[in-house]
Amino acid sequence: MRSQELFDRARACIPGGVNSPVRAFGSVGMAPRFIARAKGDRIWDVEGNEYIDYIGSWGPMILGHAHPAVLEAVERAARDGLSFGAATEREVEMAELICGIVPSVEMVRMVNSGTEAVMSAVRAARGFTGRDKIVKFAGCYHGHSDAMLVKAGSGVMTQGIPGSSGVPQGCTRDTLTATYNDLDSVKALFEANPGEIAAVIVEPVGTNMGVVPPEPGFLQGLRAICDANGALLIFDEVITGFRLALDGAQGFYGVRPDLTTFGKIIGGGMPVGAYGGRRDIMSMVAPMGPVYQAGTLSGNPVAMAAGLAQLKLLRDTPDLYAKLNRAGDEFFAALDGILSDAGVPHCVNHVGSLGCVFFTPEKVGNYAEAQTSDTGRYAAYFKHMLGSGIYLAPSQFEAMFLSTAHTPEDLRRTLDAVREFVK
Ligand code: KE4
Repeated sequence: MRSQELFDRARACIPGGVNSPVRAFGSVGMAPRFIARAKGDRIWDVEGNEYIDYIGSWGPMILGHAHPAVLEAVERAARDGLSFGAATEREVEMAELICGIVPSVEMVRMVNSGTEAVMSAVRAARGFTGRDKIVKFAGCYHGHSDAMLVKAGSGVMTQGIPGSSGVPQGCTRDTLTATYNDLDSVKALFEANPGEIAAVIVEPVGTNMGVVPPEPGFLQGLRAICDANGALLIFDEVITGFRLALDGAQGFYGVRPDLTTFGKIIGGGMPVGAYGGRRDIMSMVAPMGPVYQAGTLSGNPVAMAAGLAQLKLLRDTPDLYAKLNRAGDEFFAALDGILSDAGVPHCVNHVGSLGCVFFTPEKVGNYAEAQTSDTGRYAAYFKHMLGSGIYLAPSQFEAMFLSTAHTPEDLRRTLDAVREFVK
C-alpha cells in the first residue's frame, strides 16, 4: 500500500510524517492517505482510489480542484518568472479587487498564510490602540502564532496559559479567552481589564471546533462591546472570506469589523493570506507607519494570478453563492434527517457550504458543547465514509466544505453512504 510506504518514509524525516498535524489522521486512528491528484470535487490517492472530496484543501477549493481558469492563470504567470521580490501589477489588482468587494477593507496587505495574516492584524491592532490585551474565543483557531496558542478554557478572568510547548507565558499573558456565543463572558473580560484590550478576534462562524454558527445578535453584540470600550473588532475570515458570500461572513451577517484576515480562497490553492481594514489602522503598517511586517514572497505573482483568477470567477458567476449556499442548506438538512430517522444522537451545524455533524445529543453552540461529541463514533463514521469513497475531515473538530463542483449526484451518493453507516 503506497500510502503506508510513503508514511513510513515520511515519518523518518518529517515530524509525524506530515507538514501539518491534522493530515496525520491521528484523530481517526489510521494511516493517512497520500493524495496524488485532484480535479473538480474528486481526489485520487497514490493507490488510485477515487474519493468525493469534502476538505477541498481546508477551504481554498470553493470552485473545485484544478479549475481550468486558475491553472491557465498560474501557467501564464509562471512563464514570466516565479518571484521578483519587487512590486508587481497583480498585487495592485488583487488589493483593488479585495477593497472593491469588501466594504470594511479600505487597505490590505498580502502575506503568505492565515497565520501570518492574524499575527500581523493583531500587531496592527496593538500598534493602533497602544493596548496589549487581545480577546479570543475557546475553540476558535487563528493559526499558530504564539499569542494565539492559548490553552482553551484557561478561565475567563485568568491570564492566557500557553496551549503549546515552546510558547513563553509572556506571549500569551495578554491573550484572554472568552466563550463563543456568550457576550457576558466578553463583557466580564472588559470589566476586568478596563482600557487594556486592543481587540477582540473572532471566527464569525466557528469552523475549528467543528462548525459552530454565531447565535443571533452575537456578532452584533461584539461590535457594540468593542465600540463601547474603544477596542477593535477583528474578523478572522480565513475560512469564511469569499465563502459565505462574496463579501464573506461580514456581508452575510451584516456586521462591519475594523480588521479582517483572509487566506485560503484568496490564493486559489496557492500560499496566500491577507489582512486589511480601516485606512487609519492599516496606515500604521510599515513602511507607512511604525508597525513592522514584511515577507519575501508576499504578493507573489504566481500566487496572485491563482487568487485573482478564482476571485474573478466568484465575482462574475451569476447566483454562485445563492446556488452554493442552497446546496449546503439542502445537503445538511438531509444529513440531519437521515441521522434523526435512525435515532442517532447528533447535532448537525452548518452555514451555507460549511457544516459538520457532531455525535452528541447536545446542541453545539460553543467549544465545551462540541467536546461532548463522541469522537470514537466520528472516527468510525470517517472510516465508513472513506471506504465508501467519501473523503471527510479526519477530525471531529473540523468542517465539511462543499464546492460548486459538487454535483447533486455526488451529494446524493454521499447521503446514501451515511444511510449505510446508520443502518
Ligand atoms: P494557515 O496559517 O493554516 O494558512 O491559516 C491559519 C488559520 C487561521 N484562521 C482560521 C479561521 C483557520 O481556519 C486557519 C487554518 N485552518 C486549518 C483548518 N482548520 C488549516 C488546516 C491545517 O492546519 O492543516
